Amino acid sequence: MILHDYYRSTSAFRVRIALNLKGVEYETKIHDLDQQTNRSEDYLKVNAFGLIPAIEDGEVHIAQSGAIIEYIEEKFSHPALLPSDPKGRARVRSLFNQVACDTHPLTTRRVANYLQHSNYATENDARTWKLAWLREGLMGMEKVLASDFCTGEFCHGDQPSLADIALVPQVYSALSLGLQLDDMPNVSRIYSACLELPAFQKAHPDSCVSNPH
Ligand SMILES: N[C@@H](CCC(=O)N[C@@H](CS)C(=O)NCC(=O)O)C(=O)O
Repeated sequence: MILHDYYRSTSAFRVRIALNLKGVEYETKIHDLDQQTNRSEDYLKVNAFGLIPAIEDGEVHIAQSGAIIEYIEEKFSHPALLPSDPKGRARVRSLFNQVACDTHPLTTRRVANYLQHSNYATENDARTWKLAWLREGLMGMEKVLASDFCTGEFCHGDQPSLADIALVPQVYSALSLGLQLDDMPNVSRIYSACLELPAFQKAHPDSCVSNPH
């Protein structure tokens, strides 16, 4: 399996965690988003949208971290990244989508670049914009995690799931921008618990070969 990857991609971070949790061996092809190599003709044949991540598994090309992770989940059943009951699966997918669909897209470099290049915002305005959406998204996660007895050591029970796979990269990105998590005890606790696990550590941007440090 080949992962089209970049250390600064929050969505690729999710896929790296899933592959590591499943113990799947994979190759990486690095696309430097600053150099826009993700817009090369060759990569557009893999993912017509030019976004990272995508995977190639033989003839199969898949874009979108959620679809990629569900593919990995179906292909490699152990350890399960989704609960065994429909209600639990719906809760975990809902938490994943809170981050992947309703928080992350508002904070991407495409959005910030557009705001800045169109003179709608300065660099500082764009940072303020990102922090506002990150805070709103993660506060929402905090409320759900705090109020539901399904929350355990991790977002759902005591095993990492798709929900943690979405949460950790988003928290990492928020902390990198300077967001304070003092009023998000569940988010902070689960973030720390995940980072104790080798699968999350190995997927971390600091461990990526593409990271110049
Ligand atoms: N919903 C997509 C998001 C993909 C995405 O926005 N990727 C970003 C990096 S995290 C990207 O490739 N940005 C490059 C660009 O906008 O040119 C997913 O979950 O895979």
